[in-house]
Amino acid sequence: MSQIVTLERRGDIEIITIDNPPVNVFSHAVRAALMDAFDEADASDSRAIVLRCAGRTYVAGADITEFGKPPQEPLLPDLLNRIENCSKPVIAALHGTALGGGLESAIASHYRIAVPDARLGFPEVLLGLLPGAGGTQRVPRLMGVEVALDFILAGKPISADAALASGLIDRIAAGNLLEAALAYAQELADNGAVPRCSSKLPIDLDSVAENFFEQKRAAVARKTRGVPAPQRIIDCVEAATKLDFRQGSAFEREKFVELMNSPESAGLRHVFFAERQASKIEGIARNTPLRPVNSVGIIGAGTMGGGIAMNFANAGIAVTLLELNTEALDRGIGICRKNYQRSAAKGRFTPEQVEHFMGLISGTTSYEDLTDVDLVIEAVFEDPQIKYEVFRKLDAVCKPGAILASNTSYQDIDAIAAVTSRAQDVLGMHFFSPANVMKLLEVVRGEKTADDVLATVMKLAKKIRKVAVLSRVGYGFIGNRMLGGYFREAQMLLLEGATPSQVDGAMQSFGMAMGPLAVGDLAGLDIGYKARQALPDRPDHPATHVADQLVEMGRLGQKTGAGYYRYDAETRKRLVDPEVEALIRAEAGRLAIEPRTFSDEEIVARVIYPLINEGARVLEEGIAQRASDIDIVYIYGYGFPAHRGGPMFYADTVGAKAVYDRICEFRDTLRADDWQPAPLLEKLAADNGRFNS
Ligand code: T1G
Repeated sequence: MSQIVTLERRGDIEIITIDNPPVNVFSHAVRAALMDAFDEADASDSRAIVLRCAGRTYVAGADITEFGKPPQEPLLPDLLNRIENCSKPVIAALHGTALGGGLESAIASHYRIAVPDARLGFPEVLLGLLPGAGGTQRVPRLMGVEVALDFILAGKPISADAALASGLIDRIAAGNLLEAALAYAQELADNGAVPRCSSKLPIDLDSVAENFFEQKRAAVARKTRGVPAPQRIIDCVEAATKLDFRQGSAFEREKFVELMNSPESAGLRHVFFAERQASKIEGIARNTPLRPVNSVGIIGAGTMGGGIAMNFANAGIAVTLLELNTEALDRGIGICRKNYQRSAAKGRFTPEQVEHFMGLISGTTSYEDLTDVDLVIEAVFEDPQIKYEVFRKLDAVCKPGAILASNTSYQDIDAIAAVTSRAQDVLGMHFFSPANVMKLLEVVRGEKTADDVLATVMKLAKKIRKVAVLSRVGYGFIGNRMLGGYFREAQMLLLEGATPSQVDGAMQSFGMAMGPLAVGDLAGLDIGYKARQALPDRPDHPATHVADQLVEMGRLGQKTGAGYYRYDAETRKRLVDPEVEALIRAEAGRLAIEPRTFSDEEIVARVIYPLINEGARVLEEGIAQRASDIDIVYIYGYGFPAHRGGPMFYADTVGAKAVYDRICEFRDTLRADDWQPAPLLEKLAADNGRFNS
């Protein structure tokens, strides 16, 4: 027997243990060894079999790294059918997170016992897949059709208690799981219990409402545009109500393979691994000793400072907010309370939790109160001189070893570090607004930032439920730097004849959470305007003319009720404004730009390809460690559709040469200065290479 699967006899009971760290996935080796183990255990004179896992969790699913490669026997559905067809009761003992194919193996077993804090779920839909090892056929028989369908569509794990209540498991183990499972198996054997096969349970159709599946399809379609998996899950569960288990399983297998080969699932699986890869820093060992972070100071209690404070309070870390005066401080703490109350009103927190979190947030106007904090995050106005002054004070009062971070969205971290005596303790922690909501955190590495500081902050990011991506110092780091061309082309398309709603509509159909012009209105057109005015010798670019005129008319966006669109005062609904379209046409006339029509495809290319081109430069310059990091920045920081994998993965899907050729076409027909192809893109095009190798 291989070490990843062991077979041990305890009295009447066979124990089959999977030991495939870190999360016991059903790799090919595990599947093959399990098939042998069950053949041996089934043939012995034992009276029951306990299936369990060593390590931190029961099987967390199929091995996603095997997807997209030629399937290797035994396939998981065949293995699970073998388990279910054992001649004696099989008891699955669950701990940690029994997910996907792991949970399917428990359901193919005959009985199930779990520890109280076990979590059970089907995350397949989050990968653009469906439970492809009998889950869509067995679970409706076990939980009921409607409960099962919602459970699989949600992709979220449930607790052991909820699983017990819904019939997904039979017992919750008190004390040691293995001992409890052995006792349960012995009890079943002594009571003459027989294999109880979920696949043979009848489907309860009476509880299925009239046209339940059509209603579910319509409800799901609204929320999951662009991703086929939810509809296929509904098809499979409906098949379970119409076909026998064998036919239903064949239908499920066909749909699973269809999804596994879909570009959407390929994109989502890329994001799964890219997110985990992003937390790794080339050249820094994963076991680098970390500095403790049990208390945090935040300089500036504005919208960002307040939002940042909430992340730490939510993670149980005490936060001291510092402001210039008590009035600003009270306002800032008031922002936190208001945000919590808004979440509580939506049922996300209880009033007690709100008080607990608020109890972790204190305020001060004195730097002396930050003497002992482990980490300080500066979140003051984006003025370098003000930041330098803050860091000089922090350098003077903070204890040795305290980490000093700036939330700046583009300033030079090395210049900030240089005003302190401890450049090794300084880095950037760039949160995205609203800081208590957006998951992305750009961690900016200064020339002198110490390895343990970086390792500490990357780990801390996970604790405050952020997805951290490492960036080197450079204007706009990764995300904001790439945004320039994205907005420039969206604005140029207006002058060339497209309307704001057409540009935004095309981008939303592509999958962006919000179109670029609507984003401009949301953020405030005055932000870009002020930044442009502040630049000493800003070259005039026609792309900004319309936005400049809108700002000068007082149309700053949502906050003034009008920007590119008009906003209904009551509903804040976005409305097309003929006045803006007339203004655009007038400016285009002044610029002698002949209007023309655009296809959605051309709008997408014009707006997305600058992201890819600048992303190539960010890679060439070593600002980002890897292309997949850039993908994560755009998915978690800018609403790029995860099922397209991020801008660099999308470029690989389109093909580097196709992207390069189109950029050359835009260079030759539009504005050459704006469309110079990045050398890395040119190279990949020539070598038929990929950003994400
Ligand atoms: N396949 C391959 N590798 C996996 C994996 C998986 N399913 N799950 C985790 N890993 C790797 C991960 O990349 C990382 O690697 C390490 O394990 C630790 O993971 C047929 C089709 C279980 C909650 O979607 O949700 O079953 O970076 O950092 O934060 O119907 O991993 O160390 O090299 O995330 O403690 C369905 C996905 C698959 C579960 C643990 N299952 N995994 O979280 O650790 S499809 C999933 C998770 C399927 C069947 C269908 C989490 C976790 P490295 P980690 P964690």
